[in-house]
Amino acid sequence: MLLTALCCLLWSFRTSTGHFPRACASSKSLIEKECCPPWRADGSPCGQLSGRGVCQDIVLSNAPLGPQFPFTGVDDRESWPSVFYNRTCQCFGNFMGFNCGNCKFGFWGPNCTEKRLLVRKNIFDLSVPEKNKFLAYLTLAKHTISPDYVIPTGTYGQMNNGSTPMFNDINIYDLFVWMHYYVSRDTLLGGSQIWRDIDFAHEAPGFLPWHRLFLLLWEQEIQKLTGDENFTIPYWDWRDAKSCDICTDEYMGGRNPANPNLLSPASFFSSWQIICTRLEEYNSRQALCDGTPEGPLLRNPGNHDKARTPRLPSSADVEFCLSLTQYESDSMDKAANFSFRNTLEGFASPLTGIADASQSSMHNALHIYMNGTMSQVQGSANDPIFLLHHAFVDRLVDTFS
Ligand code: KOJ
Ligand code: ZN
Repeated sequence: MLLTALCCLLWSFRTSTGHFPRACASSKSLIEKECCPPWRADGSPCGQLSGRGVCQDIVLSNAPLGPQFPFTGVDDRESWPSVFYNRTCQCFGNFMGFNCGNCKFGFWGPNCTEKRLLVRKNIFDLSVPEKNKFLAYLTLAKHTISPDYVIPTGTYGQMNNGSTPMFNDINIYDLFVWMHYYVSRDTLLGGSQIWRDIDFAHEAPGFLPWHRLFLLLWEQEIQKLTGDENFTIPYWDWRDAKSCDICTDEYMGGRNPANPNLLSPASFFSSWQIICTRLEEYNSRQALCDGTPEGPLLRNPGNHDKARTPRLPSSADVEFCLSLTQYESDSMDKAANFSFRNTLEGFASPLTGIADASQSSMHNALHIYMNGTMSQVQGSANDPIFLLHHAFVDRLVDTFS
């Protein structure tokens, strides 16, 4: 799979992203447990004839499982992607991707040897045409079915161990919404049993690298979709913000005068439909989100739980996070003290570095502040503010490391 070579460990699992190459969604591929699609230009699996990569057995980490997930063999995301595939493309040099058809991030050209640096900009430093181009790319992604990927609409068990594939088409924007849902979704244990205390991308060391990879893949998909090799996600610098200053119709959408939970009809995103938000309904059916539209984007910035999130992060909060010297510490989860990751994620106080379960600070504060689709982990990437927010979080990671 696309990410096996780039895995970051979270609770001793490989990271799971859950998007499947269309070419590997057949019963043949699933029964053989092999996902080595041909590279288009030479027709050979993994571009082998051109020396781009080879089809190889996956190598799994044998690190012990963490204590947070007291099961084995119940969740398709364990030892990703081995439940579905145990042979995938291993790409050489600067090649990457499910068929070694892409270049590693930052490399370009026919042989992926040309190195180029792209810079993410503050959204308020974009010219009006640049900003409008970004909004147009979002719209295009939302209206274009992914040519390369599909989403599974059932578990491996529900697919009868691969003999009855269950996959849906999905548009390129929603593919990423779905990935964020899938990595953080609950475990379906069968019957009416659900395990909720599981998340492969939050509340643990993998939070920052997982979201970094998510943004890089998002940029790469948009670059491929638009042919704009220079595209980068702009960031929203929310330090000391007194309100959601990007929540205007020129940018990410103003408030609907008739309903404070909705976007203004004049905004770019008022007609967008969200997916993957009806978690209790999926759980009660022991089902996965299948990408069906579930209604409009909800956002009501500032009308959030003030006891949990009294204020947005200040410059001093950011300085404090960056002054921490340990990336991760002690329990390596949301109870960790003096951890850069846990403080930036927002489970520890940005004044003291001590974990505080009653407060949502830093990164979490922005999610809570939006008081709508952004505030629930599994569906939060439906709101394009997610991208701008995480691009700024990623910038802080860059400053730390
Ligand atoms: C949504 C998220 C997240 C955190 C919260 C709130 O995606 O990471 O909401 O804590
Ligand atoms: Zn997230």
